[in-house]
Amino acid sequence: MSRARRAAAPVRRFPMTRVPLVSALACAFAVASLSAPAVGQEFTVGSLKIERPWSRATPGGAKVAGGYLTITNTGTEPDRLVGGTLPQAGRFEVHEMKTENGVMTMRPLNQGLEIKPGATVTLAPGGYHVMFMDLKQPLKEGETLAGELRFEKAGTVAVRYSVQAIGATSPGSTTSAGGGAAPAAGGHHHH
Ligand SMILES: [Cu+2]
Repeated sequence: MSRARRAAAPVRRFPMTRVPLVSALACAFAVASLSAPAVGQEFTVGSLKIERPWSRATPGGAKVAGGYLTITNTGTEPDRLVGGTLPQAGRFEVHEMKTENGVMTMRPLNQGLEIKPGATVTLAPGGYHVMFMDLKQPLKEGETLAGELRFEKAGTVAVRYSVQAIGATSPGSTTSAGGGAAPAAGGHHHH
């Protein structure tokens, strides 16, 4: 109880005695998640909304890293993610990863990744991702990477990726990147 009361202090416009416990806890969580830097960032270009770009710290010597984000097309025309840039990377590709017969493989999407009208497409470990290749320097946990995404119709948009821990499986999993680390990270060493 003392923890919830302390965390909820910034929204003390309501008398505490009249706030149900559930609401107090919800406020505590909201305050906590707002304080996490770079997670929850949103960018827009044309009718495309890009949410929570993130990447993963690279283990020593690794020359590639995946970039992950969510794209929503709020317009009436399809568009395609066709490329982008990252200053730390020599090359940038849009990839698809699949597990076939128990083997993880990935391939460049030479036509780009289509975002249909009204659709939300999530780029995440084990599926679609952007690939930072020929890395000039390691990516470190806690860093923010400024880069660009290029769409066929909407054009180019500046985004920032928050770098999570090695093996992280989601943009907010920095502190709990336990068991899934090995296969998730391993998939990106096949280049
Ligand atoms: Cu890839």
